[in-house]
Amino acid sequence: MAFLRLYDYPASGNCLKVRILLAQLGLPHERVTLDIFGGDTLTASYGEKNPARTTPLLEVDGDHLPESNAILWYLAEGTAMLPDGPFERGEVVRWLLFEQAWISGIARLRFRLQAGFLPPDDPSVVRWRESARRGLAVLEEHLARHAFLAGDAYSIADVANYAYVHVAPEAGIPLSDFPAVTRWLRRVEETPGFVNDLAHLPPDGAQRRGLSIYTV
Ligand SMILES: N[C@@H](CCC(=O)N[C@@H](CS)C(=O)NCC(=O)O)C(=O)O
Repeated sequence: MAFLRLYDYPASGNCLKVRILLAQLGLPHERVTLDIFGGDTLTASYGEKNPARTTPLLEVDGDHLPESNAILWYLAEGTAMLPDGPFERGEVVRWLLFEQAWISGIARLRFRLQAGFLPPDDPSVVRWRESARRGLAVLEEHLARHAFLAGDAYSIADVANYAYVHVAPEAGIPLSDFPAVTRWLRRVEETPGFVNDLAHLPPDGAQRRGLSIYTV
């Protein structure tokens, strides 16, 4: 069993994905909590571990793996959270890519609104919200016909998308227009060992923008 250390930011949905999977797989690990508004990702030593300076970052026996969905894939290999069949694995990749392309727009919005980077009526907020709604509409169509995203069984595809879909209201996108998505969120939350300890972003984050990789 490899030694695992998670570099984690409590208010990050990308980090929440990894915390959910570690809990559901019952994997022992160490956790290092970073403050991304305190300059913790901008240090030289963090840059050596992860040149992109993002969280989450998983240390595995001294090697470092960034990118939340890559971490999910690594941890889930050989477990029921990653199917065996080539088609089903293709479906998992599809939904992991979909999450980064469409659902991470909710992350961008939530981050900038909650941490005070942009006012709610900023034109880019309006544009990102429209794009996130298009992503949610795709999920709605799929989940009206399927219990889970890939191969109709719970997998890392669901974990990855859950992390930001469930906070869509925090980005100003009510989920009342997406009833199948809402039922799926509850199904995910009912899976054994599920945890959700996502924290709020600091409302004054924008005042410390020079201490994070995010400037706008
Ligand atoms: N595509 C990356 C995005 C990671 C990312 O943007 N992480 C943010 C928190 S959600 C972060 O750590 N930012 C560091 C900083 O602002 O200094 C992933 O899925 O892991």
